[in-house]
Amino acid sequence: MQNKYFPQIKKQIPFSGKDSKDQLAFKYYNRDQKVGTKTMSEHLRFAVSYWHTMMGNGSDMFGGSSFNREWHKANNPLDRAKDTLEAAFEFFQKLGVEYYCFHDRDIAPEGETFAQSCKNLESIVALAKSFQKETGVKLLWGTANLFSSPIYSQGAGTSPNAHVMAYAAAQVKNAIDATNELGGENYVFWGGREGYETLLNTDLKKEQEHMARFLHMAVDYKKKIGFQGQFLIEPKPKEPSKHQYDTDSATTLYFLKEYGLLDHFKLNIEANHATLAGHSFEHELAVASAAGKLGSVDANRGDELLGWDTDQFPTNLYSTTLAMMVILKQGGLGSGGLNFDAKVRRSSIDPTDLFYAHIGGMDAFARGLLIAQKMIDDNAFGAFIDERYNSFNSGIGSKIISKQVGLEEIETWVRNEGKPVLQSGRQEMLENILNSYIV
Ligand code: XUL
Ligand code: CO
Repeated sequence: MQNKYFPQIKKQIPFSGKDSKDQLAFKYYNRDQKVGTKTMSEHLRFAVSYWHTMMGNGSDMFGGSSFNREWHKANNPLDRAKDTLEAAFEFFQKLGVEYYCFHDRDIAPEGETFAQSCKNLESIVALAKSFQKETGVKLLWGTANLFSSPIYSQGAGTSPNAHVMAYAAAQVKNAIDATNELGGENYVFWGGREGYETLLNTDLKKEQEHMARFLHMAVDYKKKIGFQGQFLIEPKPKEPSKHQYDTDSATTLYFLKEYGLLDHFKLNIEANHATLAGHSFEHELAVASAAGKLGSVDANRGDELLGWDTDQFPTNLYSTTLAMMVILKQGGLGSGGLNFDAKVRRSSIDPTDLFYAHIGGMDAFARGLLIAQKMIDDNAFGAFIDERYNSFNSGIGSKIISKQVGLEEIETWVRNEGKPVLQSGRQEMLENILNSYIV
């Protein structure tokens, strides 16, 4: 293991158990511990996001960079990218995480020309491949940054300018190639600027049709090169654009179905995007999962008092527990995982803060996993939910569901039966049960 960029962390972060006072140790995440039929690492499949953790510099809307990373010091952009990659793999190994995720423009710098950008990406991918081989760290997903360059200010796949759409398509081709070359297990589409600011200049239907065409071309290319990874769409309602087309799970599922794309995509659900859409994280996960389309997760949290994407590390045990309930109930995330799309605060300036942040997030999900598994084993809510719908298992309920009756037969039945007898939904009691597991 390298010891160049994080000399303050001497060895891999150990598991020390819940009573440990060591802040550079896991209290709950115990990689090989069995939970149900799988180990914790098989359940959780944690990934580090390259953009925040390696490329983040602490800047915000009101001020420039506040971190002074050793790996950002080289003068030449390509040298900087190589140093960053080296630092990244040292970080992954010391943290003990098995996956990472990147945008094309995080791992390799944009060049003067498109061809130069492709060349930069190719050379960094070759280096990443050798680091992956050396360390065993794998790529959870790759993606293309189709939102930072000024050419994408009016959209990428949905740009009104065909040349811009073509540029984005060519960029996606290269990003898929890079992901494929690195054995990426998924490829993500996040439409940061695929939306609109004002209807005064926008043909909404045309833009959605263009987006569908854009994604179909990606599907065709995936088949052509035999890329085995899962395609994912990451919903978000707004920011940077005012109205993004992939607003939330339900909207995105409808879009995929409408345009014949549903078989080729699953969803990557991000906690903070859910709350921006006015939903809870678990709601978005449950909607995706109910459709059989929950593919992966961007694990983070927002701030209830702030209306933007704060991308904080997840610490809320209620949220991680309810998320893990949905994930366990669907039998896991398959090729997906839990990617920490989260950044340390502007004032958390030390590289060690990156460790504290990830340790906290990993422990929060490990605890959520343990609690959720226990609730499932005890059938803490399952029996209640089954019982709640019991009236559909016989009598008029089963006749309705099995299509034996229509409105007329139902009316005759209702006239004879009179008023329904209601049963309590017991929300408060169930919340108490949840509390008894979490505390
Ligand atoms: C932005 C966001 C992205 C995607 C990948 O809010 O979540 O980083 O995860 O493009
Ligand atoms: Co994200």
